[in-house]
Amino acid sequence: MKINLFKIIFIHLFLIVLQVSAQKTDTLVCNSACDCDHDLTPIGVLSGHIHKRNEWMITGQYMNMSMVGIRNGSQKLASGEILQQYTSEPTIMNMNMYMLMLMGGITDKITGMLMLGYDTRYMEMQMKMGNKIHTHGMNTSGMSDTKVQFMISTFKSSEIHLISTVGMSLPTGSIRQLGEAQSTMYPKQVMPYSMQLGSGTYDMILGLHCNYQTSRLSIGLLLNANIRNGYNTLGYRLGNEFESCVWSAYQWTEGVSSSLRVNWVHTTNIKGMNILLNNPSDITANSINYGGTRLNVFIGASYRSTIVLLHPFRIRVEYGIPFYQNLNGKQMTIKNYLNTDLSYFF
Ligand SMILES: [Cu+2]
Repeated sequence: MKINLFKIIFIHLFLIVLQVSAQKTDTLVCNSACDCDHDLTPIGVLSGHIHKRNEWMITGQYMNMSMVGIRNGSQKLASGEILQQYTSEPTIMNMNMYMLMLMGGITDKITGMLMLGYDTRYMEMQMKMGNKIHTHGMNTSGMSDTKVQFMISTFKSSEIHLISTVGMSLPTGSIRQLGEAQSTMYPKQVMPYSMQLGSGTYDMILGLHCNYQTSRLSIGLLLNANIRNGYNTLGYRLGNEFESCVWSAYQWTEGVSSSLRVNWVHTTNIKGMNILLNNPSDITANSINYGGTRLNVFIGASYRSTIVLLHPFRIRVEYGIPFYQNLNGKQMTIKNYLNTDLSYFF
């Protein structure tokens, strides 16, 4: 029920925005206050700006997420507690996401974006082996899902800019990553959901971003949804992701700004189950232990080169921690996030 309500709200909002955009087309006059030069959007807000026709941007982005310990719902469990019921307990997990983004103005109002990614994932577990505890590590790496998005400038005044996003996530990331031959947990077998690199489905991306900008201050509100379509070839569908985020940024001097961002991320549970995965001793192999709600806070900084020769470069960094996590079943707890990127404008 909850999922359907979210879907309906998002689709309605999107349709309203499209209607507004049809009526307001002739008032869309570009003004310099919203140009890319003054864009103060933090890293985590991907669809917060557009480009003028034939204006391009290429970005290399690195995102890290580290997880430690287990939570049951919102309750933190002590180390070793899971081992009292199961033969294995995940202890740490580390995800690295490397992305290459190409963004360009198709018209002055519509910007296209292509995002390619490469992920590495590492999970460490403790296993009961007789009276001994054995530490077990698992690795996966490879291409992640590819995203194609269009950002549409829906309304623009001297201070307010509304951008709607519509896009697709293509299943280029593998969902059949296998454990190493000598692995005690998954020898040459398909690894759990959280170790896989893609969704295996063609997913729909919808977003709405509203930005208020004065000469030094920028405030933004973002609604974003990633809606999964159908089931993948292994018989399951990852949860839909809904995000709402509010951020503000302040430009201290020409090219230097800092930001604060709070986001609420809600992921619905996995539907169906992986037909190749059956390991009752591992909580990450059970689809009921996926999805939930997190509230995160991020601080960020951005530097845009004002030296003439280096002008079109921008470097940003963002660090975040969750301050509320309420998860379905038993899951690993996120410890922190680190995002950084380098952009070149041409
Ligand atoms: Cu851009």
